[in-house]
Amino acid sequence: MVRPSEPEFEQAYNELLLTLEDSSLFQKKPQFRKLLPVISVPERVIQFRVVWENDAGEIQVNNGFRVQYNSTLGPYKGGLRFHPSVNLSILKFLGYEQTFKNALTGLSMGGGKGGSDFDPKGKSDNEIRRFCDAFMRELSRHIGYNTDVPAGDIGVGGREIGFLFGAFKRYRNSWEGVLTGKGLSWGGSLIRPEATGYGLVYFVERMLQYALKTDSKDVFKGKRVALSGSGNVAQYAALKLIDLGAIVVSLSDSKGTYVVKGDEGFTTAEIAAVADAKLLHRDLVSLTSTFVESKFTYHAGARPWTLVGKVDIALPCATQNEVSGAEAAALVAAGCRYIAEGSNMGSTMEAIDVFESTRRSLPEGIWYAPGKAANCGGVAVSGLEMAQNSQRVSWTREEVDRKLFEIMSTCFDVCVETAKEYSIEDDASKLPSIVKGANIAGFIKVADAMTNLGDFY
Ligand code: NDP
Ligand code: 8G0
Repeated sequence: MVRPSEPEFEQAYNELLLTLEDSSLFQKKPQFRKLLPVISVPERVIQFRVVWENDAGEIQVNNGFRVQYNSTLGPYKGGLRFHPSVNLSILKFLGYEQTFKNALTGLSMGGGKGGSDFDPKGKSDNEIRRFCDAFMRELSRHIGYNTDVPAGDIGVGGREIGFLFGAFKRYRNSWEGVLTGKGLSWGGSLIRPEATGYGLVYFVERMLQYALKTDSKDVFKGKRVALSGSGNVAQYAALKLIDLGAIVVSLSDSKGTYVVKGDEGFTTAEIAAVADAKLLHRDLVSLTSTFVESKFTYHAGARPWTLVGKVDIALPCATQNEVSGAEAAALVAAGCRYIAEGSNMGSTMEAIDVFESTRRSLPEGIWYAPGKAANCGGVAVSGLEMAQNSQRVSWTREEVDRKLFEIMSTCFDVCVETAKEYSIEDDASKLPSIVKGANIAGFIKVADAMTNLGDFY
């Protein structure tokens, strides 16, 4: 077997292609088959050297990247990831997915992604500031509010966005909405920190309502929800779930997993303790005085999926490929009927196969929502931040939250309608495939626009 040179990117490419081929898209629109080799090549990739100085005065060097994937629908838009695992394969997969996700928000945004193999863990505030300054020294030549608008992602939060924004302003002598996720007093939007986690829960609410044939807001009451991760996305998903009456049964980080023992889930105070610890880059396991043995078990080096017992809903919110085929099968066996990704490409191909074949074989079906649909609330509120910056206005928390809910709700409807329209499955009684609906709807939107603009013919 030939080993792929860009395994994550090829996985994302194949996942999209397989779902498009398993639909009537290419029968109905045969010209789009020829688009795949075009759309899968980024418009531009920028790779650069980042030289900075640590607190001991020693020279340090990292790789910096920005993948400007597709600017058909609007300026390139997508986050920056600072993590030692960052490489071009990971950023290409993220930028490719971002292109279709941004199309699903209904807002005017192209797709991009960037970052560095810099590890923020264990670094002082001053080291982080010097790194951000050095990173922006080069990146500032390539971005702009009408060109490319980055944001945070893994390892890049409010503090880093501040340092990056300040550096851009100094290098370019321009105060402009060139980054999203900014602080409230300097151009940020209310609800942006909460947006991905809240949006994920809103999307699942629509899945539950559709499946249970109800408009009730009480669909989460008493539902057991397994979450992975403990960063931005996981924290706000957990808080919204608790607010809606769900029982959050797990949280994790790169070192291990906490699972509740009984029917009492994580509390808001416990999530606040996680947020405080993560701000300081501490591991979850440092919270032994909060997560007492009478209520929780800790599993070093493990992910939650096989440890949580009976669950109704699973929300991967840490990183790519965090659910294997065997873990997906364990979730299904544990009664899980709703899976929605807060993380990008949270499920392996094998896991998606398990979810999608269960959807077909189980009488009541099962729901699998990929990241590009379920987590689009984050980038959607970034789009709303760009709109506010352009108009020099600030919308209230309620206004932004209402728009976020509308965007997630419309995204769900589009996925369902598109899945039905392009389905080639003979049994119409099956639940619609959200992964197919999302992939086809995002693809068609970008494909039509590329045709209109003469980027594809
Ligand atoms: P954070 O950096 O805030 O949190 C990441 C969490 O995932 C931490 O708990 C971290 O553990 C864990 N994690 C990261 N890498 C790994 C790894 N290789 N193995 C195991 N655990 C890991 O990031 P976010 O919450 O912002 O992002 C989480 C996911 O959501 C990512 O896939 C991101 O791309 C996606 N996403 C984020 C959006 C946003 O608005 N922030 C929008 C849409 C998607 P530890 O603390 O130990 O490092
Ligand atoms: O706001 C953004 O552009 C952004 C930031 C981090 C992640 C994502 C994503 O959609 O994966 C978007």
